Amino acid sequence: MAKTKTSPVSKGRSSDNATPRRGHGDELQQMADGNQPALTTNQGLPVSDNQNSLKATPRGPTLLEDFILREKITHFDHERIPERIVHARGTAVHGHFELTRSLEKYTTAKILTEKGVKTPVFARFSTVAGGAGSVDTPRDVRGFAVKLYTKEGNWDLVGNNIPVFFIQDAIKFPDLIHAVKMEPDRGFPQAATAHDTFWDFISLTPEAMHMVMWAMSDRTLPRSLRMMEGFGIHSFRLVNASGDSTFVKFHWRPRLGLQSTVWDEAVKIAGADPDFHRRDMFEAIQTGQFPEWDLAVQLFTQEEADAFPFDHLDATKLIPEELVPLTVIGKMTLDRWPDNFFAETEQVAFCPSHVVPGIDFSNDPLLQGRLFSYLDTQLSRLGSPNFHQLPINAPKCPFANQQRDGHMQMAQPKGRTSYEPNSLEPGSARATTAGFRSFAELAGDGSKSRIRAESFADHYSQARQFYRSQTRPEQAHIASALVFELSKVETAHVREAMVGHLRNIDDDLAQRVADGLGMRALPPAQPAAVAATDQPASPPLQIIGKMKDTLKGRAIGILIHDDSDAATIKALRKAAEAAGATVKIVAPRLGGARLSDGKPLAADGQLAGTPSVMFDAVALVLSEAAGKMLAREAAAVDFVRDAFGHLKAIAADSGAQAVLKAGGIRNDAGVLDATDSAGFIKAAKTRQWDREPKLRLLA
Ligand code: HDD
Repeated sequence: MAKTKTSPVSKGRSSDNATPRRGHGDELQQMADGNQPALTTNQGLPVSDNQNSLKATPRGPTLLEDFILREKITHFDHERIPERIVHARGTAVHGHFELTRSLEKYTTAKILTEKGVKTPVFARFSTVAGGAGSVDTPRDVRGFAVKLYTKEGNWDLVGNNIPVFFIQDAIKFPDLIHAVKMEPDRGFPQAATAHDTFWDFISLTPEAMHMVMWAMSDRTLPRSLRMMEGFGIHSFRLVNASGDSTFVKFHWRPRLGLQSTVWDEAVKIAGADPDFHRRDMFEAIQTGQFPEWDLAVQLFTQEEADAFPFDHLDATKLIPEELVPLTVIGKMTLDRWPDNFFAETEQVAFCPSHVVPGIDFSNDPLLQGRLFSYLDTQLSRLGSPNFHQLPINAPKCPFANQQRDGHMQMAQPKGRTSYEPNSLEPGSARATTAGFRSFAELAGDGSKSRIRAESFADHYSQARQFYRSQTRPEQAHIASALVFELSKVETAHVREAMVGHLRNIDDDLAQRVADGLGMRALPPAQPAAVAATDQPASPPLQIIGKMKDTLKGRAIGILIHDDSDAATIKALRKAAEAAGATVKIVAPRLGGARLSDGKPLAADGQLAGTPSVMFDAVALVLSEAAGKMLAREAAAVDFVRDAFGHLKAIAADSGAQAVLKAGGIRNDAGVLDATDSAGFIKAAKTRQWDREPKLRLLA
């Protein structure tokens, strides 16, 4: 029997084995006519007819006796498992992590001390609020979960693309999620924060304000999963051989830099390609453009933590890089698409409690609650305490203990004992001195209470710091996002309460949002337990500051038609590909066009089905006749109008001017002649931020 390749570091797609086959060996493989494997029931019975059920007469009725029909339908009826209560929609890829700098001084964890070792990983990226079948580009936080199959067991770093969280204590999580999910009486909206229950809860939760600033920024509109940062969020502990502990925060930094879409673009992508992010990742892996992230750490001692102007155990706070710089310690490369979406992406089970010796938890009350929730949810999602035996979840190092039995037990342990200690089987597994030890933290001598530490009470200083650290376009996007979201809130007092919170963050922001909502007067500021203080601006909190001067990983669309100038297309393609971009040809007909040199050029996409939102910049190379014709084609006019509105560079030759005119495109630094390929590529690397105030009434 052909074996499915499962090496985690093999490249591209690993298997062409379309039909899962199980059995004891080649000798048992039953063959069908034509030398293909025989179709069998799950019991191995060869099937002679897979098209017709067993009937009493040719026109029925169907017989209960048809065990083949019943087996097939029963299995089908049970194909679905509960989707994740959050992060249901996800995309995952295999790869590896390689350590480049040892943290031996701080930890015993082999994954963080053995330089050059390649550790297999499986990374899953997700939206939070929507169901498994929802679109890829709503305004939403993105999950960034990485399972590292280390020599000492699986380490799951279950993070997000934003370094802080909405709430400080896990006991509030079910309420937060109920508020954001579709409203229970009406069953909508799907995958959206822009509705009453979310903002009602948020307006009553001042600790959420910092995360709200991030959620309203373009961080929640990533251009690609490959262009997002990832954060472990909580402080964790590293513990070294002497038992000393150092706090650590983990950061994933994309080598492609950060890129986001703009809101109108994200909305249109949702219609044009609901799988935009999944397809982007799939194509990147298929074409060998393997995404990479640096893993960086912020390390700090208890004494340093005590001097921070916030409590690092509070997950609504981050540690500015200016306070504790990042040290890059390794790199993750994703290079293999899963063989089977359900078996891997759906069944992978992440738990923040999965750590390895040398990595320990902090007392962050959000993290502490998470340590319970994930194992618990996997039991109902995957239906058995043996979910760790599924290939995607099983450690790649040996594992052994005396846990036994349970639903769907796949292992067949041998021997007489299933308890420890035992003397009957001296070779059975025993605890080891190299095993996991919790850091011996003094637990204090306070009294038990349900209380929020006073050090968690400042809800506004870092929200203000975030807002004031942004560039002007980014601030405008935050204000516009708040206006959009709150404009969907029907309840006036919720809108007012939110603007009242914004007053504690930044007066100008509050005024912009109040104006955008048409409030006659600013509502009163919300009572603040601790008034915001001014913190120094921190540029690494921006997206724009973290964009890279490259087209790597990005896409350029060139619209052509019959008689388009072949030399111009060639020059544009060459320059774009040299800058790292993928070039796609768009034409009114999928068959492409015959160019000025008489040669045919096939299209990658048909115009109406390939709008400019699929690209980072566009070029139009058209004959005079084609330009005039396409000026009357809505898809062509929208192609340029949207590219312009989404602040993208546009290159157009003389023939294409008619389309630009029909789209009302005004000349600016981002609108170039198609023969100026160098100028176009330079402009394509960034968005035309200066254009925005001229075409959009920003809040
Ligand atoms: Fe969570 C899934 C990230 C707080 C309870 N969470 C889940 C996933 C990610 C995160 C990326 C998807 C994993 C996957 O791809 O399978 N969650 C976070 C982050 C948080 C956070 C970064 C705060 C810092 N989560 C959080 C709290 C609780 C949960 C406070 C409960 C007390 N999260 C869950 C869950 C999920 C989950 C219900 C749903 C599916 C799953 O676990 O496997 O247990």
